[in-house]
Amino acid sequence: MSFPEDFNWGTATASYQIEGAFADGGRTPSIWDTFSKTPGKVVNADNGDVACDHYHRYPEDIQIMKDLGVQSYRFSLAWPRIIPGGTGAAGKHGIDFYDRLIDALLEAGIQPTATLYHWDLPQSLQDKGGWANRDIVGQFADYATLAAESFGDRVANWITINEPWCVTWLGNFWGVHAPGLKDLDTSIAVAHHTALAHAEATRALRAVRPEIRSGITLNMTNYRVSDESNPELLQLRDYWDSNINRWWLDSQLHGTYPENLVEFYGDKLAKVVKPGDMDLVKIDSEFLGINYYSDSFLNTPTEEQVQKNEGTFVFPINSDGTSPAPHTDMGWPITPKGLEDLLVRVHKDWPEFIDIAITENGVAYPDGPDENGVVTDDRRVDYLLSHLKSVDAAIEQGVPVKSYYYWSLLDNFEWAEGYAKRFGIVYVNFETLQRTPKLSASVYSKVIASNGAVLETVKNK
Ligand code: IFM
Repeated sequence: MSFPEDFNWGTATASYQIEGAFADGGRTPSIWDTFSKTPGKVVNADNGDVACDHYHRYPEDIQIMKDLGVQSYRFSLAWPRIIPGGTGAAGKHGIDFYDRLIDALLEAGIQPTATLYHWDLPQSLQDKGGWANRDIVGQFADYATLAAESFGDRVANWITINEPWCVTWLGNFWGVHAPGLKDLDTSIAVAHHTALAHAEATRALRAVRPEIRSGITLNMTNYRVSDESNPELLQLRDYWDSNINRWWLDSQLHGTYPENLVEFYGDKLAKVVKPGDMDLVKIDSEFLGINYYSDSFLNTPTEEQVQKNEGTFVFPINSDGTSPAPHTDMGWPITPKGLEDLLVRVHKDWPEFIDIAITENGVAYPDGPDENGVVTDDRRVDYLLSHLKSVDAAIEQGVPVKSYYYWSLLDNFEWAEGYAKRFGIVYVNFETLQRTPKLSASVYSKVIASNGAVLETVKNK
């Protein structure tokens, strides 16, 4: 196996998905509190009020990671805890909570990796337009400054924004995530402001602590088409590739947005890009975070699908003909080779990144404890091992992958799916909040202990 000796093995979570304690210590509502309490938005009307109660049970969760030998833990800071008013004064209790968490991680020998924004925007900022209001760029930079001042002495690795594509499109165009808006002008403004905010937050982090290592985390995918000789489909693939893969990469590295989107968005984009902005979005980073779950499959959209989007916007379809079975509990196809292909492509197209972190990779399956209390999640084990073999194959080809964080440490609040989808290597009983490490946790532990050497054999042990 080609994992370098200092390869970093981790697990990941996010604040709203696990913390609970929604009103403790002066935390104010985020857009996800509002959205999840709006009837019809989340499966079973679930919300993050309690979640995994990690806010109170973090010592137990850290002990679980320590027992597994996890070297690094990626978590996110809740903006509404750190700055309850959205802007202005720091929330003392929020800062104290993350101080305790970070100190306990270090004490356990686990490196903290902090994400500034994993979707829990203070509702008070959304009330002023949220990510569509340009003021957010400065407000986010101020939040980054406070975070670096508070924790930068102990946290070396920082992620600015998690999956800005989801923030932009799921939250503001399809309305299936908070804040639940469905508006193309708004989405385009969000796409630009998140790119700007990443760059400005990076500068803010560095201004406080030049030694900080930071980057953005993007959800990336390969688009496969059902017919390589269909020019319309190839154009559609380019469009989607630009929309999800290139927008936040070309902008930070080259100070440009993909031409096909600039043309497609036209005046809507021109309206929000101010003179000098394309110089501002350009920023170097210490690493790139990639979240990979599956490949995407494009088919020619039906007339009805085009109509639904007023003929101006099309979307990817898992085509029956091309999407490989099996699918996960989320309905996503399982495509481990895609991770290798994606990594090789990223290294070829954006060679500037000499440190690539897989900041999320994981799978949802419903397996729970059997009569002996054991969770035998074989399918997750297969997913984990096959994707790690893909990472290994990419490293073998010279791709500088330095870290891997399994998503997720715990079963948690899976956004619009509520608690119905379980991504954890640790089972959480949401009645009792009891944690039970699954088979996948023990397999991952062996992989970590051997630095990947047992990938081929661990299943037989
Ligand atoms: O749970 C999410 C996470 O918050 C962001 N990336 C994808 C995961 C699974 O859907």
